[in-house]
Amino acid sequence: MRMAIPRTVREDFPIFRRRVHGKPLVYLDSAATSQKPRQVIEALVRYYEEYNANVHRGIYTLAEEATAKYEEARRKVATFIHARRPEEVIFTRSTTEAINLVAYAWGLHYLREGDEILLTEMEHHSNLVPWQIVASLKGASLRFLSFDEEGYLVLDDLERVLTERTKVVAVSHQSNVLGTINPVDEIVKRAHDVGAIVVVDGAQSVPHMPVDVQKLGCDFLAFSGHKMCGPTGIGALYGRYELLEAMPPFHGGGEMIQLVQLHTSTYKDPPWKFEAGTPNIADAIAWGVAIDYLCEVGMEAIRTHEKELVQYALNRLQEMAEVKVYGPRDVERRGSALAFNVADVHPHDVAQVLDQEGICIRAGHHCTQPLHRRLGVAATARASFYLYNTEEDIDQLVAGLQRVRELFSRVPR
Ligand code: 7TS
Repeated sequence: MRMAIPRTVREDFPIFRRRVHGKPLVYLDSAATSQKPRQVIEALVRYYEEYNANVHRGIYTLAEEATAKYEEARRKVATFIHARRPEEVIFTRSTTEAINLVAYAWGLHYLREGDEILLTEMEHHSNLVPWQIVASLKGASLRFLSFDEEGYLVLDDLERVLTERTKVVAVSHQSNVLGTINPVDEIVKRAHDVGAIVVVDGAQSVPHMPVDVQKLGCDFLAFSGHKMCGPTGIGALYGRYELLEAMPPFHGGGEMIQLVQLHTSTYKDPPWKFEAGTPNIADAIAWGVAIDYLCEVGMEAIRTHEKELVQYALNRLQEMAEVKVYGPRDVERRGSALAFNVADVHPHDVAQVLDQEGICIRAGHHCTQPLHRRLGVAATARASFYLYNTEEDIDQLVAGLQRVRELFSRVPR
């Protein structure tokens, strides 16, 4: 079959030259972190070899070049998610740090005793634990929207769980386990009706589909560079400018200040108010190059390619009676993270057998313990796809799972 993205895209990713246990690498763990194209790796080397200097302070040429490239990367990130202006993008370490930034800076300032924070039962721990901490500090409480048998959020329950006490709704755009794409635009409308702000965890959506913060209408969006062909250690928080202006800083230190006196300080405007200390210059710049790369391939093409792959995987896995797949079957309403179990074989055993075949999948709770408790299992195996995956990768996965079945059917139980 001819796919939305040609196989040749793999040639941009040096890691695919690698063999594992003598087999060609089959990488099916992009939901954990994506592989990096040569262009991104070269951008990192170029920064360190040609214009390594600190930003926002140097008067000399190297520092001016580094500052210009760093701020150019911010503009690329802002354009990619359709922010109204680059100043709505704060560089952070990751999605995790971006959510902590909102929870601490906004939450500690605005939440009051008796307020409620609405989350869902499918959140990654990074969109759950920070809210638990801040809620307990402020005397606020958490409420949860559940999901149904197919893995869709039960929106009818909004009637009950979304009230005038709700101050924050924090929801993932796409589940890293079930793959469900949540109807964020609808949730935003309902949340704004009761005066709550909406924080969207875009860790699994921004890398895989076109995302437009103006269309979504969300107040904050958190995402990570390393899941979208960029380096580790860089991510962003988008925030509506008026909200960022009204929020106190998260970290204090150098670079985020205007005037410092012994007892008080004034701060820069957003986003710099939220970027204390030396930022992750090299990785921000290389992330900008990753965004150029994704735009060249085209986000619509990436979404189409992944729909084709996940449809193919769902069809192939259906052939195996012992494989139970979790999450929606409708590829229009799901992304390409695909969690499953093979009869009663532990997912760690599944992953280990697949590793012998050069296949990388993730096994465990994928930082979503409450979701797994809801599913009634301690762990799942998960394959996840990206622009460089092919139907042959899925054929390899299925062949590997047949091997798992053979090996474990021989063990007396
Ligand atoms: N939110 C979601 C939905 C995620 O999938 C992840 C990472 C995060 C937040 C945290 O991102 P980070 O970049 O700050 O770590 N998810 C996974 C995963 O599914 N397997 O490894 C990491």
